[in-house]
Amino acid sequence: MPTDVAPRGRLRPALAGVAAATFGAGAGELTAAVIASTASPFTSIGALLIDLAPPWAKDAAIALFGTADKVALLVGVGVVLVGVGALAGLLESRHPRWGRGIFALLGVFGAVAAATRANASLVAVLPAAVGALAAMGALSMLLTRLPAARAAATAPVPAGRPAVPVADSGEADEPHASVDGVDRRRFLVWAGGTAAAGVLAAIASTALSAGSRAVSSVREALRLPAPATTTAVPASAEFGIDGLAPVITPNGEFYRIDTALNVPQVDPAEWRLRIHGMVAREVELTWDELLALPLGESVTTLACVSNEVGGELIGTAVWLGYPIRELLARAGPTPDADMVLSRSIDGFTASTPLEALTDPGREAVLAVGMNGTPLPVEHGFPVRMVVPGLYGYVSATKWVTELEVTRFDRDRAYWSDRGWSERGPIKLSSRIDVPRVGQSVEAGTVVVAGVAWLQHTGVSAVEVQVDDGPWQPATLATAISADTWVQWRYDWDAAPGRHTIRARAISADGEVQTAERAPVAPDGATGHHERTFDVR
Ligand SMILES: Nc1nc2c(c(=O)[nH]1)N[C@H]1C(S)=C(S)[C@@H](COP(=O)(O)O)O[C@H]1N2
Ligand SMILES: [Mo]
Repeated sequence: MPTDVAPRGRLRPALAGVAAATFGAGAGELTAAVIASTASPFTSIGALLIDLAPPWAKDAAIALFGTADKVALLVGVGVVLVGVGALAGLLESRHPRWGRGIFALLGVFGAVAAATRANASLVAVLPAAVGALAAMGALSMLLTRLPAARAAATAPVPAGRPAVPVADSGEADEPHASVDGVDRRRFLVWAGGTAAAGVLAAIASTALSAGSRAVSSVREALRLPAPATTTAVPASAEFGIDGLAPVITPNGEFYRIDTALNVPQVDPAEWRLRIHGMVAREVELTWDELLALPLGESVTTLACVSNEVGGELIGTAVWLGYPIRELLARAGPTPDADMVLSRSIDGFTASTPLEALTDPGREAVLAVGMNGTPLPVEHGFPVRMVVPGLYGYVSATKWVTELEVTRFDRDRAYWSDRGWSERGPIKLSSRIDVPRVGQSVEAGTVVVAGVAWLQHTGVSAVEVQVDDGPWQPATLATAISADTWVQWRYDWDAAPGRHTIRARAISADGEVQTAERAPVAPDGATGHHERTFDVR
């Protein structure tokens, strides 16, 4: 090393690096909150990773963390940042500028991530740049305060000691302990203060993220028009069994699946839907124009293709919306078109067969309301699509802003590019909800209950099998319509011992739910849901 000062120890340089990284991250987040909340370096890096991740990684994340998958990702990005910060600190203390170089690279990465998000403007690169510069500055500043460097440079050297400390002598063995004890404490105060400033800036940035507050307050103040047509949910559609999924899923319990780390904030006043592509004439629709149309209620069960057998990525809501077929009719699709590529403000796209959207018998809607309220922000406020019978990834575009009429052989949607089928009709399925997993079951009459679905065709029967016995008919609640799931129940005369219960559905057109197991990719899981109980 060319310098006459060999900094000792690894802990303090690493700490300096972590503190500098924290400071830079905080500065970046704060800059983003002030100038462009969608350009948060943290979330843009997370979002880039989501888009780059192979499908199996996403499936694993959903399987491991469920709907907390995004929190897990951000925690992961944070852990990596700490690691990279420590590395930068160590490097910088040995090879000045190398550590800062790492921060610069990180800044470039963050800037690229932010700039490649959908709808990013050029200012999106600023937060990452500010963050990187802040981290580089903080690192230099902290390293000049390293006790070893200062002790060697400025402290009087006791007689008999070498003027240049031995490199890497370790933390415990410090010849200058008595001299640089004060410096050490000072260093820790500076490092701690730097890190704390970063944390405070990050906290302030979440409070400041002005956009999200504005949109949720717009939403809260909003009154949707009364529906022109209503749908009644018959009382007999709900068994009211404890532990059984309610036939209408409350908004707060509705599953959420999307690729958005930052929930898109769309102000209805600025919302536009553009219908273009293979059409006779382009159509544009504003929020006020949409609300002035006669809106109807429809009840549709939405399901995710990533739903495992027995999984919970499914829910039913009363949607308030306007038929997409009416809007498409205004535009006039050309005869050779066969697909509508819907696009969200966040860049997500879905490929929906044109005929599913033009079919007068299918309530494919542009929805603005969910269970009597405006769409919750995370469920697509202000406008999303809902199409009975198709998995969400090919139909249920949230924060939708564009319908491009096109062809399957011309365009591909977000998930089709990632190994999922380009068409996604929902598969006939049934699920056991009660008894719950781990619930103790006593011999005698045991209520077994669940839900079954094949949207847009309907379920005509559900059967239950105990161990290897015959399939027995369950009782169905009233189906709201063919577009919704239906509750079922079976009174099981349970004998003591270990038993396995299995369910299968039969569709309105006679299809029997297959026992054959298929994974969720590429087009939805199959197989019978079963649960094993120790009956006492
Ligand atoms: N903009 C956008 N819309 C989206 C998605 C998305 O990632 N981004 N995910 C789709 C998928 S995969 C599903 S299953 C449904 C889920 O809708 P929900 O979150 O309201 O339950 O939204 C669909 N719409
Ligand atoms: Mo999904």
